[in-house]
Amino acid sequence: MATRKKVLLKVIILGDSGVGKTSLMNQYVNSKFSSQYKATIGADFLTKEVMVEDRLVTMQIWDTAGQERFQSLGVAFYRGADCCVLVFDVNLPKTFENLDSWRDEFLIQAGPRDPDNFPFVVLGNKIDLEDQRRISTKRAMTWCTLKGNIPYFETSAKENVEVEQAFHTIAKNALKQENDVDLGFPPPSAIKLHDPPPKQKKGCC
Ligand code: G3D
Ligand code: MG
Repeated sequence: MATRKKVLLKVIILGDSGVGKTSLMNQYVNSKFSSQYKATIGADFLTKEVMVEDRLVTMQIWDTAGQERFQSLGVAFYRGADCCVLVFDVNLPKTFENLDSWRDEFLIQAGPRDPDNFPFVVLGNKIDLEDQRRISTKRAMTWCTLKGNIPYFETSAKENVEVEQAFHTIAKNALKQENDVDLGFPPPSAIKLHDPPPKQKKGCC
């Protein structure tokens, strides 16, 4: 019987500060919605084991730890991502308008091998604040369609709406991406960006 190697999927969550990225991750990984809990997350990422199409995979979900300003996240954050989750607040249009910049930033920093087919998932969060909604489902879906049929979910981290479903799709698409990379295509361009080999020290033995 063929042995299947363990799969580690790296997922990163991007979006403006305050849209609910940390809360969504907490709800999914720890089944908790609590503002107190947030302060205790000092780690760069949380992990969760999930079954995806008969395979046990470990999802490593990277959060931004409050450094959402562009270009402050560093290469390690983006490196090797298998899926990128873009989050906005359906009640704050600016956070939706900024999705373009977050997507571009990801593509520049992570440099995926096949940018047109890299798996993104968009989450419109805080739908529990019903009377405050400013971005319609239709508007969000149009953006997602234009950007290459990105899956779109409307979530509430607070009331645990669609969080499980969204992360299941994230895991599924991340796994697909991982498998594609494993097929032996040329490595991503980012790998070419090695520093030049270190110079030999004179007189070294
Ligand atoms: P961020 O990690 O994207 O910066 P946070 O966002 O997860 O820190 O959430 C920012 C604020 O939005 C928090 O409120 C949090 O409780 C709230 N929030 C997150 N998700 C939801 C949601 O689905 N519905 C509602 N109503 N609020 C949500 P505080 O007051 O702690 O700043
Ligand atoms: Mg946060």
